[in-house]
Amino acid sequence: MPPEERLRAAIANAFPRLAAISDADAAKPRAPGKWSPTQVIGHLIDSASNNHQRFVRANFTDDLIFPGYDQERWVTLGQYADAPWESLVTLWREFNLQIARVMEATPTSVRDAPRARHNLHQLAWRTVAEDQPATLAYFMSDYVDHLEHHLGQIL
Ligand code: NI
Repeated sequence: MPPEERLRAAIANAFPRLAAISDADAAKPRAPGKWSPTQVIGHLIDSASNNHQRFVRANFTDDLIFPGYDQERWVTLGQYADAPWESLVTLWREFNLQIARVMEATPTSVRDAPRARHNLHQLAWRTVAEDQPATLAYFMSDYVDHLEHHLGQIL
């Protein structure tokens, strides 16, 4: 299944279940020292904002080399622990629907072109060795895998 279809299916499946979680439950850490659901969704919003840029830019360049982000510092700076749950879940959904549009608009030739220069050994959730070519198709699919992994921590 193309990544935009997997992404839309994940959103359609998760959104009503996320919306059913109360503000109080969403703000509770899942275990001592673990992110609360608000922080997990916050992390997925940070992932969406970084990867939206990457997927758009990858349409216009030959490599897959992008800045990383320090996930813990982004989650803290974003004040997700205290943010309203409904607002976060809505932003998460809408941002990912836009990412699905970008995926859909990316030509197959661009998705599947092998790219010798990449830093998916640093950025990807399931990494690609630096000396192996990587594709944007792989990176998009890896993005959805990462999203599903974190939804599984909440749902
Ligand atoms: Ni993550």
